[in-house]
Amino acid sequence: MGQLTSLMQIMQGAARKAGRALNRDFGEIEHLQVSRKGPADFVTAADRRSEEVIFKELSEKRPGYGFLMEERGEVAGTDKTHRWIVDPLDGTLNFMHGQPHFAVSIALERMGEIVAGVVYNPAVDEMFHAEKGTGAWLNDRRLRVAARKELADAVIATGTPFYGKKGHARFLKELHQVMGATAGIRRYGSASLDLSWVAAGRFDGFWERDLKAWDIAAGLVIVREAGGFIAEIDGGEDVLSTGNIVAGNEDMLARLIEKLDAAR
Ligand code: 2AM
Ligand code: CA
Ligand code: CA
Ligand code: CA
Repeated sequence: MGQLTSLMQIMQGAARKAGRALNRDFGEIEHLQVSRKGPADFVTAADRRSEEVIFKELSEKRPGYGFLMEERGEVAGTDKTHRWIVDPLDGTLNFMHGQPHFAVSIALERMGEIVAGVVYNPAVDEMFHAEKGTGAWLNDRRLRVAARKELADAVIATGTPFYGKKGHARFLKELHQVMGATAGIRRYGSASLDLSWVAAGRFDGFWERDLKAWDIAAGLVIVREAGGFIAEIDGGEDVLSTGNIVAGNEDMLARLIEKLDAAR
C-alpha cells in the first residue's frame, strides 16, 4: 500500500482515537454506566464517549461536513455535499460482556454516495479501510473476498433479531433455508465487522434485516472494494435506507438470495 490519502489519515485517526477510549472503558466495564433504548437495546457511557471523540475530531479536520451518528442522530452541516455516517461502537452487547469483537465504523458520503469507509476493532487493532476505486485493506494488507462458489463450502454470517426487535418468524424461515445448505452459520453481533470479514474472506457471505445506515455504510465500500457484491434482500434499490442487506462474491450472493427468496 502506498501513502494513505489525507482523507484516510483523518478517518483512521478519528477511529484510532475513539478506539483508545473504547479500550480504556473495555478494561473497566464493571464500572460502565448502562441504559436502554429498547428492551434489549443497550447504550453505555463508552458509546457516547467514543461518539464525542469522533465528532470532535472530524468537525475539527473537516469543518462544515454534516453527520449521521447513532447516538446524536442527524447533525446538519454547512457543506451539503458531505456527510459522515458514524457508529461509535458497533457491538455494544459484546463490549458489555467482555467480548473483544466490536468496532468503530466511519463512512464518508459525498453527494449521496459512500466514497470511503473505515471499520476499526481496537481490541485486536484491526483497521479495515477502503476508498472508492483504490481497493480494500486490513491494516496494510490488500483484501479480496473469498472465492468459494457453493453454499455447501461456505461459512455465512447473519444477525438474529433479539428481544424487542421485529422479524423473528421471518428470520427463522430464512435461517432454515440457509443453514440446511451451508457448512456453517455464525452470529457475532457486529454488522460492520461482519461486512469487513466478508471483505477479508473470513465469511463467504452475510445477510441481515433492519440494519441502520451507520451499521453498514463503511462496510459497504469495504466489501465492494474487495471485489464483493452487496444487494438489498428484497430487490429494493437502496440498501442504506431499508437496511436489508446481503453480501458475498457474485456467485455466493446469487445463491444466498435464492435461499432467502425461498423463505418467503
Ligand atoms: P450496536 O451494537 O451498534 O447497537 C445488528 O445485529 C446490529 O444491531 C448490531 O450491529 C448492533 O449494533 C445492534 N444491536 C442493538 N441491540 C442488539 C442486541 N441486543 N443484540 C444484537 N445486536 C444488537
Ligand atoms: Ca446501539
Ligand atoms: Ca451498530
Ligand atoms: Ca452502536
